[in-house]
Amino acid sequence: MLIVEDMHVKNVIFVFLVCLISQVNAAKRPNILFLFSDDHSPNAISAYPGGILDKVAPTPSIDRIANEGMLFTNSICTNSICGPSRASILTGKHSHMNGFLDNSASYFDGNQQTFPKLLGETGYQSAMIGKWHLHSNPVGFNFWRILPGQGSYYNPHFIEMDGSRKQYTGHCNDKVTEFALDWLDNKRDKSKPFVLMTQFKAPHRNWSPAPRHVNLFKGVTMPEPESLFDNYANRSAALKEHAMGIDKHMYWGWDMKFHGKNIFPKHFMGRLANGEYNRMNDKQKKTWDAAYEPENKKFIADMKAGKLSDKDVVKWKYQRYIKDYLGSIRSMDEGIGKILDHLDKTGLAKNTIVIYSSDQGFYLGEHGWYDKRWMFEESLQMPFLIRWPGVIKPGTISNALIQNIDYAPTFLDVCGADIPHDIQGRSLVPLLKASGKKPTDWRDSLYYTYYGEATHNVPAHDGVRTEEFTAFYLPETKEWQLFDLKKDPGQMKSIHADPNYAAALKDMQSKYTALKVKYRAHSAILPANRNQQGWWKKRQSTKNKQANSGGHDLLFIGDSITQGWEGAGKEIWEKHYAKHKTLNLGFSGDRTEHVIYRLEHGNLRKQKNAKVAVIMIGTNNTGHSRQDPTQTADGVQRILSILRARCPDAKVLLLGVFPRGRTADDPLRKINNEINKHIAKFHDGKRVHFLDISAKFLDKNGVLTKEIMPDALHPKQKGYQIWAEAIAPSLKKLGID
Ligand SMILES: [Ca+2]
Repeated sequence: MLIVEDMHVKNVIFVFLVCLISQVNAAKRPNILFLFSDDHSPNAISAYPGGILDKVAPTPSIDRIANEGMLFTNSICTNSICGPSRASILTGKHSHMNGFLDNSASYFDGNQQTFPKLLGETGYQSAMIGKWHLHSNPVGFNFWRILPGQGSYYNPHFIEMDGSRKQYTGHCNDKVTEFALDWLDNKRDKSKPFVLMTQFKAPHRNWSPAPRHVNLFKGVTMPEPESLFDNYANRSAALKEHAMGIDKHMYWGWDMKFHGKNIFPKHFMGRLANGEYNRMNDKQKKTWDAAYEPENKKFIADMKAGKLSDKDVVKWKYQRYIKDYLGSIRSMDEGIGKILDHLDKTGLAKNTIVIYSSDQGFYLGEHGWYDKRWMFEESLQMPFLIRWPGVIKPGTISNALIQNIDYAPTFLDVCGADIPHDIQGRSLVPLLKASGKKPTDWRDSLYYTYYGEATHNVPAHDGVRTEEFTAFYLPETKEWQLFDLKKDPGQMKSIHADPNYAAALKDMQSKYTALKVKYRAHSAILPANRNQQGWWKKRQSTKNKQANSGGHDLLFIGDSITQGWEGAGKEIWEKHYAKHKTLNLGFSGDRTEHVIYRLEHGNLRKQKNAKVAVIMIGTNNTGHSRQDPTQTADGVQRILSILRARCPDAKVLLLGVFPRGRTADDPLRKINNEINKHIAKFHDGKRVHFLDISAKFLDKNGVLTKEIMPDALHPKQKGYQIWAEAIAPSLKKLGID
């Protein structure tokens, strides 16, 4: 009895010790405070050396992170716009892999793998406060409170976790700060390590300072960048076509903060009023008008008196723009100061890694521009400052090439979590531990893509950045641009055609090709339309209209074989599916990349409540383009992710690609079989159900007979009958009887 009791005591002590050790380990795991903003150019952060605005508009709190930690001078984004950068940060993947390519058409699939979820699995708690901008609501955070879309500066609305919207009085930067402090103090479980994403709206357009900062730069003349009057010579003619110039593309009300009708249409665009002013209460309006109206009145009087040349007007607009931009940063910098002080006061500072970054850079008048998108330094660069007490040597500067896909693996690494193989970035921990010095196998180049949007008229382009050069390709005009960043840091001349740089261009092009292979940026996954073919464009528009007319229960998605339900398969369709609300999204000749485009551009509008999607795609991927089966599988995976984001409750019946070619040894038949091996892996038995009905079309010798498919590719009516009968039991199981 005594021995048994002793054993019991020993067991208790053992269990107690194990608990104690794991608690000690948990306590050692660092917290992560991710401070993030929107459109904050490193040129507007005084910690970054050499900026023309450092003295006149310093950022002391942000600088603290660099002074007590490390600053990166070659930190670039995957894709220089808001949503895509955020999606890359969350997933550690390039846009084409996480599916968020642009702000206008993309919709983030929140059910995909993200670093906050992976950290959650290891015992971390996570919170997301502020600007999110991924259209779908956050998934996998213990707490969130986000701005709707772009959000507002004045008296902002926030979306709460229950989906409701609440308006708060005050300036957005102050609210985000307040909510972050409140979460740290009152809302988190203090026994667990945390990751807190504090994401400010500032300094996004339409740059609006807090009331206490509206006079911050009164009487100051801001220095101008050298290229404010860039004439775009010696570079692609596409630069001139931009719609982001301080000279021609600033709104009278929205950007320049005038009231009433646009009086000078030659210099200002008129359509948008200052929406922020309309959100202000009387007290805020009074403060605002006292600051802006005297200057506005003087400008109008000077213009009417003919005192200002066209150049003077640009200079005036630059001053208004840059002061508002920098003014909107000041309250954020103050908020960051408050949060850092809070970490000090509570003792959290010792075990908390603090990062400051922004989704991308921004043009502060360089090249005559505002906005971003181009693969030029001002918008390509993201600030990246990181403090890690006891690990990072204070005041270090690193010139290693880093990218926003590195954040997720870095956070997983520092928190002791595994880094999944499909993450495309690389942990920065070796750099952080070695005073920023590059390990011998550190990368020498990074890949960048911009997919093109109507906004600001910047064409799609992608390219490669090394420490010395930037090279990018413009597919619309089929031209390369090459810049020597050491000799021409302002990127005023492309030297792609200079014979002295022929070897450099060749080297950059081969790096570009290698990076695209490495990151699987291939044609089967990159969305592509066929708008140049009239019938296709028309069908796309018809299908979008059908989708828009209301929800459907059953979707068929694919190529000509699916489209054929409207032809050879019509009678069978009537018999089996007419009683359901069905939508045929089959387009003859489509490959995965075309389906990806269509689903993101209207085919799934209002289909949120679809019950089942039947997908059969890949036949044309094996045809003319001969894409590798693994590439086709990437395309199919992307389609599944789009469906998960847009039709979250839909079950997917993923069909193996139907056989083609008369006999079993047909090479295209073999590739189809190979695709099926890869896409079969997407079966999870819950949402995705893989079914290969190929054998049903074949005779006992594996021959595709003429009575089923006369051209050994497209089914006749009998083929459609086989198809309908073969999937009926699965559809029944998935709720379509
Ligand atoms: Ca942005």
